[in-house]
Amino acid sequence: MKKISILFLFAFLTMIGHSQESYTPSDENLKNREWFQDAKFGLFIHWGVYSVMAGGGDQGIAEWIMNQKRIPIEQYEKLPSFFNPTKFDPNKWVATVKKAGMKYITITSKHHDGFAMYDSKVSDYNIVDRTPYGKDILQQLKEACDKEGIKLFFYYSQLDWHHPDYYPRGRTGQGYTGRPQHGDWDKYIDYMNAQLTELLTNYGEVGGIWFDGMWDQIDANWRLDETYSLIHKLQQGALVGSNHHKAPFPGEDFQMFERDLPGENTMGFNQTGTISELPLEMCETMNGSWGFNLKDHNYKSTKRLIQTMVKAAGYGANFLLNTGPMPNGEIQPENVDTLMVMGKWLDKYGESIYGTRKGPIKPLHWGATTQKGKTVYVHVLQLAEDNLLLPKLEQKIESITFFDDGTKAKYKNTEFGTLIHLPYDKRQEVDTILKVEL
Ligand code: H79
Repeated sequence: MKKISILFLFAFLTMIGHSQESYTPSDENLKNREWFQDAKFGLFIHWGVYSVMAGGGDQGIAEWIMNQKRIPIEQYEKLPSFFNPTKFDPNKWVATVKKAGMKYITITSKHHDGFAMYDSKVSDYNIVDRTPYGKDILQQLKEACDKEGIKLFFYYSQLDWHHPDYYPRGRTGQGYTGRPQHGDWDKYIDYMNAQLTELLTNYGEVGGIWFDGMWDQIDANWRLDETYSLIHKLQQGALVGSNHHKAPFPGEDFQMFERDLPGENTMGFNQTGTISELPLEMCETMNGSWGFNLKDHNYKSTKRLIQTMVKAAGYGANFLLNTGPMPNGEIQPENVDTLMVMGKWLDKYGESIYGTRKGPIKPLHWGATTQKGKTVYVHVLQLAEDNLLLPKLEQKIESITFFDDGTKAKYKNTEFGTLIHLPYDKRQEVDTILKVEL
């Protein structure tokens, strides 16, 4: 009897040892969270067989074309045979990333269409088995990243419009796909965990896993605990995040916001209002699409993108800026141009972004603040007047200088805060930065 209860106790302890409910991140994980927050800027890459369709003449999000156009699996399965990115050069991608001042890449290993962009053994619906190209792009990219000290994260869609066992179906992938109206949900989760195991075993050290699609049926039995434990067991340092639009669940290491700054909800689905204490990341598109879209030339200006990155940093959030490479494997020249402008800006002003944390004043209509040690960087992004009223800081200000020329700014402490004089001839088009020493 005693033996049995000890056995039970042991089983119970093993269980809670793995449970993410009581998740304690490892030292390595915590170290990587700091690295992540220091890194600030990464490239999001949406690349898949949908890229071949280039949005199909619509302005919409190109990676959703299967669902938008209601393309049955039988037809969609022809796409891989047209995917042959003869101009794919991972070293060139990574060189672009470095020049842009980015420190990591997050790439789609499998999007909602269920197609694996790597050499998966648990399904032949993958780039090696189904395309004329026949090579594992994740592996090539990882090698290129390792050479240059760029970290690689894998995006993985929990939602799957292709797998028959993704059943019951959620809000998307209904009706048109041609799948039978039955399936074994647990088998699907096993399949997903098997693919994640591949991703976390075959590519060396991975930055983390960026989940998406759980919103398709948020209340399904995702067995998150098991999946997150698996990831943390395979790679203690890997950071887990999920784009479920909810407050983070136990076992997650960072919180993300899609096309909105933390706390904003211009998209309509960022309604949680919760900004957690975890490291944060905001992802954004350059035009309106994640996957390559031939028609959408509605590119955001570099001014707007830099200002969004600065505001994100003001919230303590990273900026994950997206590109959808073309089916030939090249990054769109328009996007490369944008990245080069951002890289040039960061070459000059990176000190006020990299390695900082959110500043003492949360982003306001005129701009944002970031902080590193005793230096507060005040980023003035838009201000009609030639004076800025900086809300009161807890610590005394020792000096204020202009970042650009190091000259002293005139300021006066008032009962409402510090009034800083910003003459127009000292102003920069994108961001006028002041260094406030405490
Ligand atoms: O990978 C990119 C997009 O394909 C993916 N996330 C980024 C990073 C993405 N999927 N969906 N969305 C973005 C937009 C979300 C739309 C939603 Fe809804 C609104 C999900 C739930 C409410 C519309 C209605 C789509 C499903 C139900």
